[in-house]
Amino acid sequence: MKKTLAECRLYGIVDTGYVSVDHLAACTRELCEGGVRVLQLRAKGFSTDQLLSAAPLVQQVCRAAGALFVLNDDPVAAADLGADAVHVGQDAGPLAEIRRIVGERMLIGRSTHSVSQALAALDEGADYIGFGPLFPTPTKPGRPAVGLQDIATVEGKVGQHIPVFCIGGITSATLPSVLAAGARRVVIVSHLLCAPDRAGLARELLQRIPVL
Ligand code: TZP
Repeated sequence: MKKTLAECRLYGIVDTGYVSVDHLAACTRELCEGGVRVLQLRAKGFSTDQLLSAAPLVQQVCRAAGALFVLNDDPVAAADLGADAVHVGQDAGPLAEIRRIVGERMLIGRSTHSVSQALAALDEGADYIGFGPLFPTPTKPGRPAVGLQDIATVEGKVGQHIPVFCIGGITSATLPSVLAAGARRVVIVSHLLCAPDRAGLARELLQRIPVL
């Protein structure tokens, strides 16, 4: 699992804000066909029971494609499902507590919005971090953008220990500036989910991100 994570340059999120529950599995398949090997299910506002009902199909598609299945926000559901990873925000409490819920094997990712939060997540034992939002994004409305200026510092201080995934407002148009600022891995949500050919776009984006 750590190898798949370490090799991942494009992390995909299937977000129920963009994709209906009926289409989650098909969308997951398209992203995996395009080469995405770490895929998160993000279903804001879903109860644990709703997640437990929606996630298994997505998880099966990931497993068949050799992709890691990450569940957002709900360590209890992630443990129940046997997810490969759980992703939590700044408000989720200490990672030691999350680790107690999900066990030793599951990977834990943490969202970070500053250099100090990124360093704290590393210290707490995160297996990877998200860093952003780099740009304003409709996927997290109202969340202030952190810009590109700290990417190199976070990559230098944290990225040598665990993968750093830059996130927020990344598109075909903004990708060059993100890579030029020092990013080596990205998460792309709406730009991929809203694309008419998700697999084709994922393939094209992956070709533009240097192999690690
Ligand atoms: N965390 C920080 S920004 C963000 C999340 C989940 C949303 C990124 O979505 P998009 O559509 O790629 O800007």
